[in-house]
Amino acid sequence: MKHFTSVHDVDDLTKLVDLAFAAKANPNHNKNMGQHKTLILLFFNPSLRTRLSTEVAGHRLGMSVITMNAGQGWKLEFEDEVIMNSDKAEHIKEAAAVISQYADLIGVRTFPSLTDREADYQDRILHKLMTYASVPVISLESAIRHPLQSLTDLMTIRHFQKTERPKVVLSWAPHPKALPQAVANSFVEWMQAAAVDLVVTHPPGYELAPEFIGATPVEYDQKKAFAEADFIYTKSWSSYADYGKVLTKGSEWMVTPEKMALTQNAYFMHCLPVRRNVVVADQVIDSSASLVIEQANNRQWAAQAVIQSLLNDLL
Ligand code: AN0
Ligand code: CP
Repeated sequence: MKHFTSVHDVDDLTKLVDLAFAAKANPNHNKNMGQHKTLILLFFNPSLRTRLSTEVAGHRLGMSVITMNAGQGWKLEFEDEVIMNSDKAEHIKEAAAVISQYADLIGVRTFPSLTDREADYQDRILHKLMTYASVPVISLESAIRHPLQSLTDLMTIRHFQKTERPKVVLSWAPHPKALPQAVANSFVEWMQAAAVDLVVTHPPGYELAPEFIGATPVEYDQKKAFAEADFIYTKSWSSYADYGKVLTKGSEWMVTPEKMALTQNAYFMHCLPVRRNVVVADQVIDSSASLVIEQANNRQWAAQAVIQSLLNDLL
């Protein structure tokens, strides 16, 4: 693996998930693998899980880990051929090349603008960084994807599935803020590559980008979608068509115990952070069906598997 920015970078998905489980079973088995190697993590946006789990994973492999709140350094220019007389002090061209002098791997988190769909869907910031960096790049959630989360989710589903081909439902949720489509896009992309039956349910207006939804069935009736489900994965996202907008008010789409009762004793999943009693009722997230903490736990093993794979290809 040369970079880790989407499921398309993964040579063998089953192998990568197996590697994550192997790390979980034996956390310190590869404790010298990253010796004398440096992992630099750049956060243009906030994080709790991604930041800590990736740092922990790097440390477990013996790496030096440096995390930078990228918003606190010089303001970066990402456009080419501009006259840099505004507030941007440094171009990504130099910044990425400079970071590559110190880092063996670079991780980056960069949220979408949610105002410029074209720029967001070209994942411009991530790609500019990859263009000008000379070392492998790990996406810690970009404008349109969150692959470390999806690897974690696949791992969690594989552990808890009771049938060979479980029914997995991605259910849109209400939220007071306009959120990226990244987690949903990525989840769909990874589930399409896995042995599951995926159904996506959301109100009209929240259709995912055609290149992500592909041939995955969409059911506009949430209750119908929940029937026979083995996993309910909830996430809020803003509209793609009416880009970045929140079109729906009210709690009609919140996950409740009544809705969970329509499923096949389904597990409840969410990437976190989650707004209680907006996205999901307390009774569901606090029930034994909730896998949210297990998902968060698995983030460290997913990160470890990814870092190991990238380090292996550096050798
Ligand atoms: C972000 C999102 O929806 O992409 C990060 C989730 C992992 N969520 C929030 O900003 C609440
Ligand atoms: N799930 C997730 O990526 O959480 P953070 O935004 O806290 O990293």
